[in-house]
Amino acid sequence: MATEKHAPSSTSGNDYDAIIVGAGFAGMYMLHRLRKQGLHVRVYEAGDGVGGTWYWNRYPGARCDVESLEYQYGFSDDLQRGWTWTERYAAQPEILRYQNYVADKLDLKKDIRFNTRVTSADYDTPSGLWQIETDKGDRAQARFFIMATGCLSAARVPDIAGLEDFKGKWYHTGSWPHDGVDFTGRRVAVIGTGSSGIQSIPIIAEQADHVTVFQRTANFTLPAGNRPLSEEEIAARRTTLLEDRKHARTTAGGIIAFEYNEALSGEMMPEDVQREMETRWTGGGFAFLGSYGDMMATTEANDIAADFARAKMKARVKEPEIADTLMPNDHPVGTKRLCLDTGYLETFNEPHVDLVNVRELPIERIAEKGVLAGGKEYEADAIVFATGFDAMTGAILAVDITGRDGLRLRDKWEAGPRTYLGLGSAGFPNLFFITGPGSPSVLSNMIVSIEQHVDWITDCISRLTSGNIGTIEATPEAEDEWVAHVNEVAAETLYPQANSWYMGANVPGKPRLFMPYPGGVGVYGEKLDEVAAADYEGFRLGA
Ligand code: N01
Repeated sequence: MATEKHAPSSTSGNDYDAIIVGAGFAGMYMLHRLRKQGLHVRVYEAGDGVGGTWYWNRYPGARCDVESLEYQYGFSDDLQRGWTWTERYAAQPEILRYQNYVADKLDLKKDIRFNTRVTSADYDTPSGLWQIETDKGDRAQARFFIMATGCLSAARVPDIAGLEDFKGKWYHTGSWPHDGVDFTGRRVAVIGTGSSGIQSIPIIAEQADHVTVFQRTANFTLPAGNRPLSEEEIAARRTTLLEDRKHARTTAGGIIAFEYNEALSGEMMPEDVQREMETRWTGGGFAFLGSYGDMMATTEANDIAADFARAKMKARVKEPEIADTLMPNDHPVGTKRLCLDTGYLETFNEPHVDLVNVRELPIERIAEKGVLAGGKEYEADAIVFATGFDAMTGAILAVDITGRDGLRLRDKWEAGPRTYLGLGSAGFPNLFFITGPGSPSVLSNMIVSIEQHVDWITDCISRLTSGNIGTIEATPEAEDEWVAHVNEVAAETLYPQANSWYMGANVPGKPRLFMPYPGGVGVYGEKLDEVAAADYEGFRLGA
């Protein structure tokens, strides 16, 4: 549906070659690459520092679930040699320090306007320029407009009645106070048991007098196996990191810490399947999901891993009734993001930690003194919402983007996001998404996928600039084909069976469709290369 277009605004000299929204891993690297090409670039960032998701998610226990030696930029030997990770899975403060180290080393901050949120972006057809406005009243224009807003950055507090009546303090894990929160001596209600809840609950329980956890969906979780890194493993990776990253780009998940076993469960002896799962489970991390080749393809194969995981999880909880409540049984393992925890299930062995099954005792409202569920009031001095994000599309659509002929992205995506390769959308010339819906993004090591996209966009912009080509825009046909392809690949997996944020299922009213591309980083990268080699096949290049 087309709507009236805004009048072009005066930009008071704020003319750029490219405008980037977001200064997380994606925006920082994009800025670096485009500046190296001699482009005049401006980044707008809502926070007062770099970091993106790691700037906002400062909740206790926040930690990456991709190993730190792989969760870093892989484009510069100099950068990686100047930084030393301390743990197998880096905690949020360390990752944020790393991002600041990179920003300072590459002198990025001077081109980032902090504390400034882009509110709208309009494509002005006559000039071929994107005109943006911010909440600080800035107006600026640029030929290229790049959304580096991240996949999990629009934090979502559910619409539960009565929050305004609550006399205590409440927090969302995804926008945590910068000076921290001390829960000592307090009664805390935590709503949500995804990765953020599972990471924060054990730490909150260490401090608080009493914790009540409200669980709607029990999740599969396994011990992360976090530990300090040894000097030997750090030194070994230093010599191979850049080569390893090339290899990572050919893998399904952009990770080389483990390999997927391609053998199907039915081709293996049952005891070999068990041994493989045991080794991978004990080793910690996502390796478990690669125990055999058909885990994400058939229910029968998935059940083997799900049963194994439940047995492991159950053994960590003393009270059988609580253990039963903590058992995930409404989705195949891996169809929601697997959680890696440190002491999560054991927390429910503590006498001051209670579990409320929201499926049986639905949350009715927030009251003055706490949370009312199943007719009972659970008193709390603080409520923590670990309730997730309007994932993948939330932060993009938070900017009112209008393309050619007054086409608004919000209208175009009303029935779900439509992109070609997750990079662009028909009707929006010279607009790029980094790790947008329709690309592997959240199913991969995000930094590998970010670098893959930024490199592709940089080459594309270079081709346009050197070839005197004004615009690039996905064709509707290529976009339709890609959207259909993403759906077909997803339908061959078990992913659509879960009510996950991958499916948009956590946001009432959001269209249900599988948003990331599940074909793997390697396969996807080949497609990107083919498209570029065929002079951007599927895109229309304009004068
Ligand atoms: O969010 P989530 P998250 N009443 O959406 C529940 C990444 N991440 O912030 O499942 C009651 O997963 C909701 O219940 P249900 C990672 O990719 C990574 O934890 O919808 N409950 C669920 O339990 C992750 O997957 C790291 O039934 C309500 C929870 O809130 C993604 O971010 C760390 C509710 C939300 O879980 C999101 O994780 C953290 C309601 N009204 C995050 N609404 C690491 O790197 C929602 N819930 C380790």
